Amino acid sequence: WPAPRTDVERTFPPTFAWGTATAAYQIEGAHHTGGRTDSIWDHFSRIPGRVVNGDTGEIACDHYHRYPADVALMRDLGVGTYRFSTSWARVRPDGGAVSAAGLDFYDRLVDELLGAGIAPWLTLYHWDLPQALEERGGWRNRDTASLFAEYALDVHAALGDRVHSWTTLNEPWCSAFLGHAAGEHAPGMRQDAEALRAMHHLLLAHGHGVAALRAADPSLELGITLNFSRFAPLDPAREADRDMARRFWDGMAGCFAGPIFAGAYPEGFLADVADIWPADLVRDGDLELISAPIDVLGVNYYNSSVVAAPGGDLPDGAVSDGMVHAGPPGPPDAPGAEGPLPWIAARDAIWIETDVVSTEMGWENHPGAFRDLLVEIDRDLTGPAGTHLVITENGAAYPDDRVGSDGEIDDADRITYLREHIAAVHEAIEAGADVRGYLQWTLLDNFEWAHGYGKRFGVVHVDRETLARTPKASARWYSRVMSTGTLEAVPGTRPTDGRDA
Ligand code: GBH
Repeated sequence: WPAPRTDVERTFPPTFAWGTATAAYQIEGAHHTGGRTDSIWDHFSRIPGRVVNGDTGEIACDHYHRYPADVALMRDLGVGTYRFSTSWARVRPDGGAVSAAGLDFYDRLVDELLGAGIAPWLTLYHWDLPQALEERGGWRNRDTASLFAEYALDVHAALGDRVHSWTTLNEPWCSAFLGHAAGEHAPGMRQDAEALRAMHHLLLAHGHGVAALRAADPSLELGITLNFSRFAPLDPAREADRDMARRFWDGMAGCFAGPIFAGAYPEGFLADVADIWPADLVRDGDLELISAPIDVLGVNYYNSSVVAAPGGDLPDGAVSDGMVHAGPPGPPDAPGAEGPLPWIAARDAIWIETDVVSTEMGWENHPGAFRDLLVEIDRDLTGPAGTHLVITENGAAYPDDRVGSDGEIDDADRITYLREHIAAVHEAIEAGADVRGYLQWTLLDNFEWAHGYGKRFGVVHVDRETLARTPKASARWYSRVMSTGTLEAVPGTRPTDGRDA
């Protein structure tokens, strides 16, 4: 993937939306305040061994109490659009009756944002199902999809007069497969067929949610956010490697984008998972509901990978097997941390570790792949459907251990990551992709799911003792990009992404 050039100045269209993103469970805290009850993440993070260091989101960044200061900080940084999520367990504790106190928090947050001139971008589900619904089968239960639409209407009744952009789900791949096949996310199951049930019911929830919100107000901007990686075959001339890359794509993106944009699961995906596909899963009318037109596809992008099928010519020392492929289905409580990743559509895959610089998560950094991916999504999925793209997450975790002379955290690696990926977005736009915004992940160092607080994605440092917020160098840098709509040229910088795939 030839890297995007960062040695030329790039100016974005004046209407391009700039901002940042967060999620409820990762920042709010106040887990039992105002009637909120447990979500699956409260429950999961209390099970010993599931989250690094035993961390939970009970306090998180205490954003629930500190939101006025956080909004003021965003205003000072020049954030134009703020993506946040609402907590289902705050709005409907126990998944049942709506809580006025729960909605009131979001009501005040939205007013605070609008008062600061920041456009709210609302995500209804960022992984925090009420635990009470999990006890009734969670996403394995088809009923959860219709309950989602009821919850969506509650939030809309409270905020629909002020919030224009609505996202149904964040990264349903993670909810379905990290949650039910890898056991790495709540609810922590390792049963491949159950992951497929969760996948379909999440899609159904999206469909019901879109139908309900459209009927409530046809002028809303509606969409879903999916996570994407680009997968390159190690040897593009070898059919088995190309097929493996296709399996990865279908197992992460195609199994969601197919139903949404083409009204069908990809044929290859159905064949890959045929032996575990639950026969009664898809009912008449499901795919019509799921494929109703949407206005915007949110793209979350972090990394890309090179993959191969067994039996080929593998580069010396570049192979990491055993990282990928789902093993036999385990019991619901099997620990997932050391387990195989949930690529149930890509069994026996071989993952090639390239020598490209990784982030602290161990994710390979390929900004050129991001550009190519956006062009392909626009060309093959969203363009023909008349849907535009917004980057709803992009960012990186790096250790914040370098403090400059002025006491500021000098997160130069994060600045480089953001610069190269924003340049990639610009190159995709130049190539014709309809990308209308970029929301950086994330504002604050926060609860990074199974990794706890150890992995820091924020442009603002959060002290874990005092919860004090301190902008890092990257916040000041990104603030300039947002306020000028321009990425300055950095003369002499060379692409960091060597692989041409
Ligand atoms: C997002 O998920 C979440 O929406 C957000 O809440 C989270 O804090 C943020 O990213 C940072 O993690 O198979 O090893 O190559 C990220 C989802 C999906 C990104 C899987 C990396 C491939 C990892 N991830 N993906 S690997």
